[in-house]
Amino acid sequence: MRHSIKASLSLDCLELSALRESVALLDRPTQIRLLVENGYPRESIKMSLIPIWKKVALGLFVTFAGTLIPSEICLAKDGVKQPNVVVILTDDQGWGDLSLHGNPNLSTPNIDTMARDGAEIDRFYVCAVCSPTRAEFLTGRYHNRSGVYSTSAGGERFNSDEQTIAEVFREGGYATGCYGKWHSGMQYPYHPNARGFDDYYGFCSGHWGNYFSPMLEHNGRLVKGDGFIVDDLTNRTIQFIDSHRDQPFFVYLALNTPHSPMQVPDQYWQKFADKEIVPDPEAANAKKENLVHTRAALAMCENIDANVGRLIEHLDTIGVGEDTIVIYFSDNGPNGARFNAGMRGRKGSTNEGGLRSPCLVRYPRCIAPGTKVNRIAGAIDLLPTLADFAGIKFDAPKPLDGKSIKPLLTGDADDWKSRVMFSTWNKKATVRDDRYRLQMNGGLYDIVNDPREKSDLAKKKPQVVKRLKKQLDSWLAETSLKSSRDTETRPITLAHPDAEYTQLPSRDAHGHGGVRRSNRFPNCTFMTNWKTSEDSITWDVEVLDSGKYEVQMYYACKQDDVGSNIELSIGDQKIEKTIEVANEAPLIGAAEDRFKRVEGYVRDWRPMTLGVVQLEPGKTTLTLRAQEVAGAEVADMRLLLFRRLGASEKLGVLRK
Ligand SMILES: [Ca+2]
Repeated sequence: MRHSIKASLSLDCLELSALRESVALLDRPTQIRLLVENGYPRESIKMSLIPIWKKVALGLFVTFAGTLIPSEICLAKDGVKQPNVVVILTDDQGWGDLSLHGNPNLSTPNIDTMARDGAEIDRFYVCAVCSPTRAEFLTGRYHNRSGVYSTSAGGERFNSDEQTIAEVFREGGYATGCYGKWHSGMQYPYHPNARGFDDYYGFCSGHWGNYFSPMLEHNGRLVKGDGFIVDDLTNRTIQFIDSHRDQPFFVYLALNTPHSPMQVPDQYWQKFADKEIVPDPEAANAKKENLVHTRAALAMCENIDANVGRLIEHLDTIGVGEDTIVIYFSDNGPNGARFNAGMRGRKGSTNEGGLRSPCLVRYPRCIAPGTKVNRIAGAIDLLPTLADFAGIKFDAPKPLDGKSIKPLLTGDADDWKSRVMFSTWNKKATVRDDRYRLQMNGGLYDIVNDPREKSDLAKKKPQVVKRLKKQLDSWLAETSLKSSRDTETRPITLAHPDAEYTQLPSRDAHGHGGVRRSNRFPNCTFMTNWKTSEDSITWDVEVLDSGKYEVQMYYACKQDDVGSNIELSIGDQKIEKTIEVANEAPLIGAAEDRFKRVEGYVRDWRPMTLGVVQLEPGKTTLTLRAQEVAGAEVADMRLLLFRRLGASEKLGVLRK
């Protein structure tokens, strides 16, 4: 028996098929001693085996096999293939939006299979809303340490001196790509290309107004998407994988559904259009449910599932699935009252329903099928965990809040120490250990036995309250609950030396006179009602480098309004151009929405070159106005795009 197991260990990692044959020979309770060889320090690992009989069910065997994969063997050392990494993050998909979690209203077989093939972290915590979670995943640190205080207009950015997971992996020799919703800053040094991603395709705002072949960007250059955005982003991810299959790759696929607008292709909607929906088991949640919204969200989740399946199948087809870590999680609780196992709260809340995310980890080489992690973990843990699996040593310029949960995933966590995790949003804060959640207002809940947070145990468990409150107070004193909004010192940046393109959208602009924003949610709005030469649109920016820039304005203009003369002024410089081409661009979105949106609609925008400006470092204000107004209105204005002249060659070198 010992020789059989030893033969398995002569491989770089245990292969389950070989192990299965070995264990099938066992016919009595026993104990084995595994000798680790093949270039590793010689050491022995003692394992007690539960009784295994020849007729044991495969499922039981698989659970058993998980205990036999010593994590030391999964270290990336000489001769062991470094794992590729694919991180799939969805947007506003709650813990309950998977059939895996008992939701009877939809079917997500591909995502569910990830849990059967790999590990599920049962209590995995993210933040209440989008940007904070993204910052915590990307930096391994709580978002309120890094300047995130909002989800738009600059507050979504984490500080430029934070190190990102992409930088860690790129430094470790990985090709890095990001596809999807970035939502952590639009202009360098906050743009994904400035944060460690060699290739980026998607949109940088937190909300996008159209999911069918919309305007997107590819490394700063504005392009038109190809088909339904989730399919398109997955295609781009697959292309990136194909072009880097011979080297380790790190891909961050940030899918932007089921976030609004509630758009989904017909083939997914048809199943749900008239579907009966089983409500959330918690009556208080169920009575708030809007069934049309739920149906749209679930159809979007099934589209996500199809794309996850397509991606994993592709990894296996090209022969890298075994050595690729695929992680799947969401950025906050569900964006509507729908089935969520009765948990309290949803998106925006610091209760379980707002913070608990699905988290599945597939890594056939080193994580046993059916692994279940019952210790708490969160988005802050992914950077150290993935670097640990990849064997990447890195210096953290600032202390990480997360820790590697690799031992939990590989069954090697006998000495795992209990810890607490913190969450804050909207002036609320909460602390969670493996059993309890304490809210800042004093409510204490036994999440293991009361996952719906119905019974406040604060009076019954004063010692628990005291212990957790002390830790929460200490954390708040260190990180602060206060918003950075009042002390924002990070202006919108322009002309970073490494950036070929810099976009200044309406989102970051101010309208003056009659000009108003197309919707109160700034993300992908445009400026409208621009009618007179007294009206203006301004951006307060900090120019980071000197250089010549070509400036384009993306606009819509009715045929009857063609002829207005546009002037952009920066300090003493002025450039001007007359609108000579109409862009009759109707509002887009209502026809595709399965549920009426609260955000604004969009248009197909047309670029017009305004001219070339010389920028010099320093804070300044850009002002756009019309010197002459030819028709009833000047134009609707979406964004300015700055392109550094003569930068392509230099940037080509930088991006290698
Ligand atoms: Ca979100």
